Amino acid sequence: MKRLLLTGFICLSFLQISFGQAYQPSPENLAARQWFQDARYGLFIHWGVYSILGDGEWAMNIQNIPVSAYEKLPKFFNPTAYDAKRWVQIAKNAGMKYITLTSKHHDGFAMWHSNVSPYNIVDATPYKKDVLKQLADECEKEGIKLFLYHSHLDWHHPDYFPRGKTGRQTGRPESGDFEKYLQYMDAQLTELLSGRYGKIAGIWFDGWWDQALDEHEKQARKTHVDWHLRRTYDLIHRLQPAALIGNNHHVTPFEGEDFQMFERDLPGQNTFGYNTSSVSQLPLETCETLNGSWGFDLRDQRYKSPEQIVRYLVGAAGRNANLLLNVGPMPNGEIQPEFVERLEAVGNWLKTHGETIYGTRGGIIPPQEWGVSTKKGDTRHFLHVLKKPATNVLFVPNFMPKVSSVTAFEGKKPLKFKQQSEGLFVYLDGVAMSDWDTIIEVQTK
Ligand code: FHN
Repeated sequence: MKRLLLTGFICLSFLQISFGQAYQPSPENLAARQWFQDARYGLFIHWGVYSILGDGEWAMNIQNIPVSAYEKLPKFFNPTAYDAKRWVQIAKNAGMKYITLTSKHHDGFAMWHSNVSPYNIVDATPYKKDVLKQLADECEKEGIKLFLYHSHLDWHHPDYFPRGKTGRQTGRPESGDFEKYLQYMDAQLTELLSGRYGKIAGIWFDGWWDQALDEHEKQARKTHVDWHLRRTYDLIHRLQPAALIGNNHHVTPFEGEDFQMFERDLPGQNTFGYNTSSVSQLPLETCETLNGSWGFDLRDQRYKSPEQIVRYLVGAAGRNANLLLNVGPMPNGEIQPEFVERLEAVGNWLKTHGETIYGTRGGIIPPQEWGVSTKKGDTRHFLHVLKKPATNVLFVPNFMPKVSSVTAFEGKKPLKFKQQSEGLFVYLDGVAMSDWDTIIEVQTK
């Protein structure tokens, strides 16, 4: 028996050494996850020296600009109309609870005053001011949480090697010390999380996907280099235990991540081709653009309407996910009026309907042909009817908790209902149907 116990102990120790300690989120981190889910709506901001070119954030790759030429760009970046106060006001008026700013995109340019490299907003531009610091201070003042988008992928750094499928025409050396690059990345993250920018709500990684992996390798989460993700994640959690880590790697979350994100698709959908991973139990977020681009694109007129955005936000909430909606500010620092107007219109809708979105979780029934549901606590349920049913009866299958009342959210008109073993039938007579979202509130015992 003694020998058996000893063998078991040795095996367990071996497993721990082999696979490392299982990630145990701190109490602050768990509380932050709750806050994050309650928040439901955030502003994504893609802004960098690429904005000057008005050709999106991938301009360096799309236009095959070598590093030596791209390095001239910061000299023209002088966002004199940048007003952090205004940005935060825009987010607040939109009903958003957090902002996620690109601290570094794939072009490798730091949007804060970095001591690790002079390739940053203060040392390399005529503007000479730390845009991140201004935003962080304003967010703090206004109670808006700040996340940082940080690209693993770096088209500028000579040690980012082996390369992936993108940024191949940048004229970088045909070799590199990846470990050196990772040390550089961790040193920059340390700067961002060491207090100068206050509390950072989370780090939003991107670019891991840019590896020459086939679909099978990708799904098995195999990589050709060691990313030391866990080392980086542990560093972040050590510096700021509440910071939520998400990674837009397009595969099932890795140990140490605190939320899972989807890009341009609602969880469970894959119209864009990226979202083949399963939906985890972590808090969820989906990101989408307000027009068709992330970074400023001068030609892009594909603005989504407030109605489309509201329906997307509702679709996300009904799938238990946040919406992170993107704008790409202009090179002068202004967020263009086409974005502001639309954000404000959604903000106005949220003033009267936000109760059915903020602080909710995905409802007890999965998405239906007619729409989705959200719930607040265990007894308040909101049916979001996004598509008018063919008849005046709304059928909610397998709705089991005992219903005490059903009302139209707008106008609070009580509605007739019938609850049977197959589900709940709600009679929509007299309900003013909206093209945006018709909400029915169901109270259960
Ligand atoms: O390549 C990036 C892209 O520029 C943008 O940042 C989006 C946002 O989700 N993520 C990457 C593509 O997956």
